[in-house]
Amino acid sequence: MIKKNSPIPIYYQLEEHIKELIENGELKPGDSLPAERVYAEEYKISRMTVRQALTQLVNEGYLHRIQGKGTFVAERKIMQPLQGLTSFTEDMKARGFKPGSQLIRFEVIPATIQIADQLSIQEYAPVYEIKRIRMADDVPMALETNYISANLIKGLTENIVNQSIYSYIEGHLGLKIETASQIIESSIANQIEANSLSIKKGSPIMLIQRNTYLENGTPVEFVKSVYRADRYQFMIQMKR
Ligand code: 16G
Repeated sequence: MIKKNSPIPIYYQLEEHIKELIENGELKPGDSLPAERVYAEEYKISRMTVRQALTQLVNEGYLHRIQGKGTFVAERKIMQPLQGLTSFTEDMKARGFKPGSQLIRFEVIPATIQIADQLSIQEYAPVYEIKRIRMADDVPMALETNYISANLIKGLTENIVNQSIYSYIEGHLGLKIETASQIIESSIANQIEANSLSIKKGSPIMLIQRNTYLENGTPVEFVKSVYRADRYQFMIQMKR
């Protein structure tokens, strides 16, 4: 399997081999990997080389290390298609996960210039600031901060935002959410984000900013989210 005289670096060959085992299901999420020494002996390569391959796989989110316990196959990433405009609750249900939220902040604040601009409202107009940790089967996936005009979306409560904001807007208020634009960029978690998402400070994250509009074009929310890069991937279909 490992070709020593190949121009392809040995660590990379091992990395691809382990990836293949994960992708074809021979190694499953939660499985522990053999010790570095075992790989080194089996393939007659140095432990340094094995470590390099495993570290690379940890960095790419295929594996994770637990201090004192070893290296394990990571949970599969959630693949989110970007075509449809869906809520977190809908996304999780569609994948068979139990959606959950932990409410960190729920307040009405005067809109700053930036928020007012995003929501097309007056500066200082009342907006809900809602910060939630979003969970799938009780595992934190994202830290989300929504800004919603309190004059437009009336009657939000902690109870409602503990469930689904979109279903309140559509099901209860009868408004129709129609379009959104989204910007995605990569970053690394600061201490607060890391604590909220149960990851290490400095872990890769994706920052997502979403502006969502009702069918008449009125901005209905401005959202800043931090997603775990080890658990999420986004897919977009393209047509030439
Ligand atoms: C998603 C949306 C967020 C929206 C939320 C509503 C992204 C990046 N964000 O998380 O903008 O506020 O769903 O979810 O996809 P809810 O209806 O479950 O409260």
